[in-house]
Amino acid sequence: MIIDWYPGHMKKARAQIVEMLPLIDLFIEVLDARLPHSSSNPLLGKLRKDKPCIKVLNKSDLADPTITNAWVNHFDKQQGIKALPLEATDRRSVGLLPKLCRKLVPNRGQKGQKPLRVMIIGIPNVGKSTLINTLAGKKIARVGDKPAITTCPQQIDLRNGILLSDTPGLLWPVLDDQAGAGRLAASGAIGENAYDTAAVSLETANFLGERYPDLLQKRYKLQEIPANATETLEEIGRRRGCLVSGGEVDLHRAAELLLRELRGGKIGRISLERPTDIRIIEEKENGNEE
Ligand SMILES: Nc1nc2c(ncn2[C@@H]2O[C@H](COP(=O)(O)OP(=O)(O)O)[C@@H](O)[C@H]2O)c(=O)[nH]1
Ligand SMILES: [Mg+2]
Repeated sequence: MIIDWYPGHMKKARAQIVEMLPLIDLFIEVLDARLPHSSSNPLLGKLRKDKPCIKVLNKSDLADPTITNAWVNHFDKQQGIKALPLEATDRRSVGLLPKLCRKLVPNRGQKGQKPLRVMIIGIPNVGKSTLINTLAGKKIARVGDKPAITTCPQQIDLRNGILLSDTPGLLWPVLDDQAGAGRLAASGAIGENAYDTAAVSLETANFLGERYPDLLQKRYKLQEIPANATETLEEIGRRRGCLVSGGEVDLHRAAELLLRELRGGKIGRISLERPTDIRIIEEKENGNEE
């Protein structure tokens, strides 16, 4: 069970987007490349209407590249939306983004035109601040973590025709689908106190055993994938010395270890959602299943 920490955020997020809408020419929605469905919030799509949007699939260094490509095709074909896999921590990988922004808003951002006003938006922890910092680089002296001097969001002049809001737009994660919420928790997007580590880790072990058995076996030197997730965690704990006195496996430590290593990319490049999973999720949401 994942506890919803975000009641009340909806109103605030909605008000923020509505207020900014007339001042923004293009939104960059930052998603987690490992789970583009569950790290999104449909509110932006509803409120932005025809205003251009780029979906950044961030942390693509942690995601399965084949599946990330499938997501790019999915957004292109299903929604006519450009998605760009990125590593916000890496300046080179972010370099394509301004070009794509200018392409999507042809009447702004070029020489002799008005600047192109861009806002980065997304749920917590997807890498919004990292992306802003990497885009801004050393071009401007930013205030950093000091309290804002004015209450107005400041704009950063990227000196390439683009004005970037220095405060990202905030969306809250949608946690009413427990499976999606579990994937968010596994990815590290949710505060530790809001979920049950053991339950999320068991789900993760189960998922990895099904989708990435080779990576799981290799990382933890498993002869074979155990029959169930509890046994998998036990085996991982044994292999990695998560033991209590008496030699029994400390399942909680094993659970934490698995999640930590997943998040750190230690097990390999792993995507938690594929576009083909989404039809199933949507059917569930529409009540056609279960
Ligand atoms: N591996 C990886 N980590 C990233 C990437 N971008 C951001 N992060 C990490 O994700 C965490 C959250 O980033 P942050 O920018 O604070 O997210 P925000 O809450 O959306 O502003 C930080 O630990 C970042 O270092 C990326 O492309 N790859
Ligand atoms: Mg931030």
